[in-house]
Amino acid sequence: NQSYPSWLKQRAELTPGRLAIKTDEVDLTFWELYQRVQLQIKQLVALNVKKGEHVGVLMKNSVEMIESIHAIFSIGAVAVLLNNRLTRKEIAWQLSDVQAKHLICHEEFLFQVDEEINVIIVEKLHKKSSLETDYLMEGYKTDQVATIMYTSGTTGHPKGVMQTFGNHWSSSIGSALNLGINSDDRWLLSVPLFHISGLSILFRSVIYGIGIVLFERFNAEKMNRAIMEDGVTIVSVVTTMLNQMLDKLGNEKYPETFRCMLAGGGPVPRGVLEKAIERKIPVFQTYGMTETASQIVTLSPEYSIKKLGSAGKPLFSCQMKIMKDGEDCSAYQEGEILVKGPNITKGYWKRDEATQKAFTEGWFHTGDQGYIDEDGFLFVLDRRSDLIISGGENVYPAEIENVLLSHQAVVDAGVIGIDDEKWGQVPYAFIVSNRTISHDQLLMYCQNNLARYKVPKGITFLDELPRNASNKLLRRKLKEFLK
Ligand code: S0N
Ligand code: AMP
Ligand code: MG
Ligand code: MG
Ligand code: MG
Repeated sequence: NQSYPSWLKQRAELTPGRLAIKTDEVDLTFWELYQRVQLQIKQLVALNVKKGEHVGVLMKNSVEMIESIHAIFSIGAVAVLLNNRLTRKEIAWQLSDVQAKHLICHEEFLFQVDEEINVIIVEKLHKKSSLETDYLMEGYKTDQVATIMYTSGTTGHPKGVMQTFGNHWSSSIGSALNLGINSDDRWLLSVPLFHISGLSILFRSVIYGIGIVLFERFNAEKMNRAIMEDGVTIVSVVTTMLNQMLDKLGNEKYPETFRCMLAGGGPVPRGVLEKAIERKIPVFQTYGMTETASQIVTLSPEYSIKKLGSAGKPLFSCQMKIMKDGEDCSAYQEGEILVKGPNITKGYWKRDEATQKAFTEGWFHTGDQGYIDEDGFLFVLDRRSDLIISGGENVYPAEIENVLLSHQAVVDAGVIGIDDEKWGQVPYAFIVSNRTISHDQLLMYCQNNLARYKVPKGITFLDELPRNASNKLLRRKLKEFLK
């Protein structure tokens, strides 16, 4: 169990004058960021945040969010990153499941939480500290949990993924060994910091000593402009973002210094990749997930055209294989993707059974289907009926079905993903009801219980749902009732 010095402190001492964060309002060097985090630590300590405690973070992308995350690490507490698109009910459930002692939030997300939880509104933190001396920042241990992020599962119950400092370190180094690091790299961060797509950029920034160009929210035109004018060299995107950026780009070209559009978080259709390549935009598909602390398989620069459509090969310290019915698959044979590496989670918070089930001899079962070609390149297949990915957000049919079934008028429910031009896929529901109820009433009910992106885009009423002999819902058959 190796130890590291605080990454922020080390970075601030090594290259204090380099740009750490650039937003519309401020440019901060690593030294300035360090000073601000020092202040925030003293405030959190005064509010009783202690080593080992779980601290919910319910914020939007901002300098304060980055400061809060570093401050939590420096106290030796654990940051539980909460998706701010979720409903209060969903967030309250996660806070309770993770046994959070504190919640740091932006005022706009404030809600009545359990009275045992100490709520800290970031806008109300004092901007001054009485303490003159620096707080001695805690170092990190390889297997120490740094962050917890909730992901749902096929059963519809969210699970907290524990990500250690060792996981984040390995992920950052693995990415650098593939993409390389230039000291003047700037990574545009507009994906949410509450997802690993965004949070991993924070780690790469302090570990590599490179700047983040930080966006509070996605804006295709502004992102294109940042690439042209603000020295951005790398951007992380999901498909809908890439599509919108290509549309807005018109006939303009990105500068030669722009080196990587890292595209992942869900399927990246070939057509979109081809469109990018035609425009001479270096786009690298990547495959990764919350459990692998971001990328685990990424297409490398030299193969970005030759192997277009592939998610690439494993990062340096990682491995992958395809298995079907307990056997390793040969080239081109489809099966489940299994991965191994130091960036993979040590498990789900308080879910020992789920953790055990997820691993076989150190190999993590991703639940995704794919194949590896004769040259060792991974192709992820769109074969899952239990996971819908809408604009990079995961939507599990079972979660929506559970909500629908909890309504008095609903006796049976089935949810599938349907293609959507903007979001890739969106959820669509089929229900059997025992009394008259309107679409709108049911959708309203969903809206009160589910994040917007999980609310079905439509509902079809059926007399019964297709089930097999053992009563298992046949989601694929539901598609036939669409027309
Ligand atoms: C696509 C985004 C940016 C869209 O958000 P936008 O444009 O800001 O919308 P809003 O103005 O907030 O809302 C407008 C209406 O749109 C609805 N809406 C918003 N998002 C969605 C959605 N995803 N699906 C469906 N509807 C959506 C709103 O509800 C609103 O509707 P109304 O008006 O009805 O209220 C945003 O969704 C976004 O940021 N998506 C990306 C999320 C993400 O990062 N996912 C990746 C998660 N996976 C991982 O982190 C692992 C993979 C990974 O690490 C990775 C991924 C990508 C690149 C690199 C990596 C890596 O490995 O490093
Ligand atoms: P998350 O749980 O939000 O971390 O999402 C991870 C999931 O996104 C993976 O298990 C895949 O189902 C999907 N995904 C990630 N990258 C890709 C990719 N390159 N192609 C297809 N699906 C992907
Ligand atoms: Mg947004
Ligand atoms: Mg996802
Ligand atoms: Mg019912």
